[in-house]
Amino acid sequence: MDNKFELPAFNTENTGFSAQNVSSAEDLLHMGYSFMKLMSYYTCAMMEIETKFNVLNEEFSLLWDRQPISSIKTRLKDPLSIRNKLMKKGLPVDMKSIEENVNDVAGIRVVCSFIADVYMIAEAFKKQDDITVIEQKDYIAHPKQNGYRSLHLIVAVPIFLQHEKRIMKAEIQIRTIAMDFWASLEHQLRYKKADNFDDEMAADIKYCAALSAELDKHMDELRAKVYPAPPNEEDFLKQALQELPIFTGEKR
Ligand code: 0O2
Repeated sequence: MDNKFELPAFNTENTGFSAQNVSSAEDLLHMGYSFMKLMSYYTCAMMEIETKFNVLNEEFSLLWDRQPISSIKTRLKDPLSIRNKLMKKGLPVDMKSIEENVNDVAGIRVVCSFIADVYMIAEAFKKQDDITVIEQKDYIAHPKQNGYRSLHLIVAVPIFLQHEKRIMKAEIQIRTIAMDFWASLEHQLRYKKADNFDDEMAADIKYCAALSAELDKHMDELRAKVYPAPPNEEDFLKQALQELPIFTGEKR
């Protein structure tokens, strides 16, 4: 009896992968492994970036006594979306092409409390010496036609592996809670029920975007009153000292 393990025939017709690259089961396994390896590099890049934002949040929250970052979400683009994106652009579907042409395989979404926090966090992140900013799109200053607002960065970040250092690309979206609320719901309505989405609904959703922008503006004005100037460490220490029981006369 022949115990040789054979994979079932692989139909490459609709996959986007070229048939000449997949001539045997061994090739297929190699390709699958290379893809998984590449995805794990992107996962490492997301971890690096998430840590950087957590560190900034920790530092700012000590000084400001509030957290500028409300939440951080990461996502790895699914294989089908990667393939569709490349095919839509008429580009080859292989590992090299993914690395060169798909900037958002690793996606990090940073949700901040106030508009000022978005820019402050973005600036602090961008000036780190291992970060290269490839592209920046400011959809807050220049919202999209449908009302979408967010600050987008395409960056390159090093990851350190056992034997090598690799530079990986990632897309970072930084936005306020109000921007995130609008974008999440718009995404559900537009993508899930795109056929039912008429012009009146598009106008409605744009109106909701304007409301959310107004809300952000008001909240930012309140923030500026409560926190009029950026704190410095010396003031922070003086105030912390004044609040110690020994200075306030409180008994423990
Ligand atoms: P998903 O499912 O969120 O990943 P590019 O990625 O550069 O080829 P583009 O459109 O030039 O495409 O990039 P852009 O404008 O920076 O947008 C990239 C991502 O921003 C999108 O990824 C969305 O996540 C988000 N985005 C952009 N426009 C909108 C919008 O109008 N509404 C919502 N809800 N999100 C938006 P994907 O791959 O399209 O989708």
